[in-house]
Formats: sequence, structure tokens, C-alpha cells
Amino acid sequence: MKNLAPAIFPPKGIGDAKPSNRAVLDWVHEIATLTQPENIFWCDGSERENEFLIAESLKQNVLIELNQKKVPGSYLHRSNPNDVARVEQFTFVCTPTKQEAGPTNNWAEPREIYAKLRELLRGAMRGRTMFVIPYMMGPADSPLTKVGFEITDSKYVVLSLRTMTRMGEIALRRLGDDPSAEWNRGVHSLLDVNPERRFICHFPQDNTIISVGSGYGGNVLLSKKCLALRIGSYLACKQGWMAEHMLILGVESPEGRKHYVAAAFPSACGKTNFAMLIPPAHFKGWKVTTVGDDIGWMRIRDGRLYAVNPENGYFGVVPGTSYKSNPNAMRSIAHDTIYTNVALTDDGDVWWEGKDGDPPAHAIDWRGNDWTPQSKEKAAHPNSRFTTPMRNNPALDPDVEKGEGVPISAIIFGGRRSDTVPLVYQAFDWSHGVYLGATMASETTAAATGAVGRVRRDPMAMLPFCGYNIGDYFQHWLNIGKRLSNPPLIFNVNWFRKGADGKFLWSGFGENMRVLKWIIDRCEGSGGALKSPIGWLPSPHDLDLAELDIDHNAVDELLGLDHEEWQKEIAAHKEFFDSLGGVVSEELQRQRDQLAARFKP
Ligand code: OXD
Ligand code: MN
Repeated sequence: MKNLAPAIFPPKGIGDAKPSNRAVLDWVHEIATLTQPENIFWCDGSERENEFLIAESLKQNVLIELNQKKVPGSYLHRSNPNDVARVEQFTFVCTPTKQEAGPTNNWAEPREIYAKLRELLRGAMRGRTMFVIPYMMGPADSPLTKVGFEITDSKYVVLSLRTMTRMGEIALRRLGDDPSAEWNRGVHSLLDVNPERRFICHFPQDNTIISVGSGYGGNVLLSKKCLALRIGSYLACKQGWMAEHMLILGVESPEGRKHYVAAAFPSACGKTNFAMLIPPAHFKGWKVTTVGDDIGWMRIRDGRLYAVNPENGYFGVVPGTSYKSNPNAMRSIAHDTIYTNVALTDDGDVWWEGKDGDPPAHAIDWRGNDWTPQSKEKAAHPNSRFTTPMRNNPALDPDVEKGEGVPISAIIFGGRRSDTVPLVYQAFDWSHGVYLGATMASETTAAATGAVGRVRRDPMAMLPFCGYNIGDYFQHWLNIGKRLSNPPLIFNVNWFRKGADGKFLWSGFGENMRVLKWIIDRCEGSGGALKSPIGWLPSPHDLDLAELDIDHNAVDELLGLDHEEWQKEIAAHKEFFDSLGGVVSEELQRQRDQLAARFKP
């Protein structure tokens, strides 16, 4: 694949924001010596730089210009059809021992994999430009904030990282000149975008990431899954904080009482929709605001958990997004957005399955082929994405930049389960809540390559993102709980339960406010609940279902416990813990025994 990312030569004043930190310069020199780029482009994230890179990307077909009247400031990118999702099978945690990576991660011995990656990177940027991107994760004045550098030969990465992170001067200032300061080293090269040479490798002890052979966001925007979650979770355990795959939202009552909740759902299970929820008409005066839609970093302060969103933008799943499902997302992506792998209409607009209105009579699909509503193929890839700045979100929380973070009243776990798991229930206490998180399961989605719709255990929605031994991660959760005098209450939700007819029982989206309201009531000590074997369950009249078109039987089914299904579920918990080979602590094993005992008559 020649000319995959040909060099560009910027005019004076662009691409020359060289940092002064000696350690960074030495590292860049080392990578440049290895990869042999045509030139080095030192990014500063400025408007001028961005305009230049967009113009070059348009020339080189990395971006396609959209109709600027319909979607101002927005562009379409098509990734290689072999490269459309995260590749968990090629993602490695490279710790000195296999045991440190634990039973849920692919492990590679650091010396061997470094050597292999060095061979792949040798001369990989010949004829290309090497971009050096300084970025910062977290608000400017947060104690949790981290600095990273990403070296890449992809303009798409530079343009996307400018949206997804706080990029440029602000990161350099935060890092300063101390060569021993903590910062993350990220190296990315497209190579020839070949699945056989695709590796996403993390070296937690070295605070280093090397990603080769892919151009898909989840594999190459190293700030996100790689730093903020995999390396982040390792640092969090070492440093006593939490890095979680969680949205963070604010809920304000008409009287002005405000709570923040954090929610961990697996990829493509509606975190963005929940984080941008608009309450139904019945909840007049209630307001939901977004702090983050994918990642939460939390620390303990005054016995409580406080959260920040380390990101600066949203990299969300497009299909299914509409003014009906998520009006705030639609408004957010109406301008200044990079779309990846959606369809292009004849008038230069974007289209995807589930967008409002009729499908276009003709479009170009995500692979670049003609498409009509009669086509068998989908117009947009099921994992097509938008990259959009968080400031576009009309529901952005006013405290999103607050360095100390927002106090978390509740943590919610949830997955996609057609059966067994009720709409909502509450853990008895923190340890029981950790058990709920540790045994969470969900039907797989298109966010990662592989089968879709298979139930898999995905503890705390972190299965693909925990950068160290999952047993130690569970223990870290338990330990954090012991340090909290005012811990968040923990809940589990399931918007996806189906009835005997195979249809969803719950309408979801904005109506999830009804569940959120019960959660807030519980936090305030006012919501009713019944003690059940699995936790505190609302009875139908504990949920505010007024003005909702739902059958009473459906409500009973949504909140019901089928004892036979739960026997299977408990057996699956045991099987999962057993599959982890002895890393699960006594405390969580005891939780399972207690759960099983509560089902006995
Ligand atoms: C994501 C994911 O892109 O979880 O957020 O895959
Ligand atoms: Mn995610």
C-alpha cells in the first residue's frame, strides 16, 4: 500500500511547536531514528494548524468534504474495511510477568514484544510525516490530570486527538521541563494497515503504548482506551484512585437539588445516550447534564468519590442516533464533527441506519460503493463513529472543567441482557455492589471485532480495558470502599430485557429518567424498595411511570425475578470466577455464596 500517508510540508509557523522537555526530545529522537520519517511535525493544536491539516487531508483523500451548509466544519473519513473496530485479540498488556497482566488480558513478554515492534517500526515512516502530539487528559487544574505524547503518521489521528483531548501548549505547560516528570509515551504507525501486522501493546510499568497496523479510533487514539483506561487503571491502582469505563452525568431536580452519577456499561450499550438524556415531559423542571460519556477518573476526597472526565470530546457510535433517541447527540454532531464510516448522500450529507426521516434513494456506503435502500449491505458500518467536541453538547455540565471533580452519589452498572436481569436494583452495600460489577455480563456488540450478541462476562465494563490483573482490580475496588465514609450507592440496570415475543419490554432512551429518578430517590433516602435475593428492587409503584404507555404485565416482567434463570446466572458467576484461576478474593466468593443462599427457601 504505497502512498498510504505521504509526507506533507507545512509552511513556516506550522508544525514547529517543539517542546523543551529533554526527556520528550530524547524519546522523539529515538523513535525518529527508528522509523525514519521524511520530516517531523510538532503539533500545537492551533486553529491554523488544524486548517492546514484538514486541507492536506482533503487533498490526500484522508477526509472527504461534506456539504458545509448541511454539516458545517464536518468531514467524512473512511477507514480500511479490514479495520473498523477494536481488536481485542491483538491487544496486549506487556507486564514483566504474565501473572501481573492476569487471566483476562493477552500477555506478551516485554523484551520480546519490544523487539518485534521495533522491527515492525523500523523505517515504517519513510516518505511520511511523523507528527508529535502533546495532549492532556483531564481538566487543567485537576490533581488527576495526566500528560501524554502521541507520535503518529496519521493525520486522522492528529485531527481526532485535537477534538478528543486538550492538545498543545496546555499539555506542555502542565508537563514542564522536569525530565523525570510522569508522562505517557505513545507511538502509533499505520504501517500498511494489515491485520497480520496489527498490535496494540501496553507497557504499564514504562507508561508506554505502541500501536501498529490500524487506523481505527479505539486502537489508535491512544489517549482513550489505551491511556485513560488500560494504563490509567494500572496507575490508578498504584496511586489510589480509579480509572473506569463510565459516563458521568448530573441530575438536577426542579428545586435545584443536584446529584451526579457514574455508570459503567460495555461498549455500544448506550452510555452516550444515557449521559445526554432528556427527561420526558412528565419530569418538567428536571435537568440532566453531561460530564462525560465514556471514561470517568475518580478520587477520594472527604470520604467521597469525586469524578472528572479526562476527555474533551465524544467518539460515539453513530447508527441508531436520531432526534428521537438522542437529540443532544444530534445537535452535538450537527457541526465540527469527523464522521467515520457512515454513508455519504448525493447532496454531501451523512446518513446512517436509524437516522430520522426516510433513507436516501441513493448514497455511497461506508466502503465507497453505490447504495440504495434495496441494497443488502448496510449503508453505514454498525460501528461507524462520530468524533465531536464536548463543547458542542447543549447539555454539557457547567462543572465539566472543575479540577476537583463532581461528587458521585451513585454508581450504576448495566449490560445488554435479554433475560434474567431486572430493569433496576440496588446493591445492599459497597462489597455487594462490587460483586454486581464483577459479575456483570452483556451481549457483545460491533464495537469490537468478533461475534455480536453473545453473552459474555464484562466486569465493570472493563474486560477489554483493565490494564492489570482483574483479581487485583476487584481488590482495588474493595479497598477503595473501605476508605469511603460516604460511598456512592451501587445499582444495576438493564434497559434491554425482552418479553416472550422477543420485543424489548422497556422503551429506554428518555424514559430511563424514570429509573434514574428512583436511583436519586434512593440516594436521598426517600425511594421505596423491596428486599429481594439479588438486592433492593423497586416495586411497580416505587417507579414513577405516570404518562408512560406501558402494560402492567410488562412492568411486572421487567422487575421480576425468575428463580430458574437466576440459578443459571449464579452458576455462570461461579463458572466465570473459576475461569479466572483463583484470582478472585474470598470476599467476592462469599458474596456469591450469600447470593445463592438468599435464593434458598
Ligand atoms: C468505545 C468503546 O469506543 O468502548 O468507547 O469501544
Ligand atoms: Mn467505551
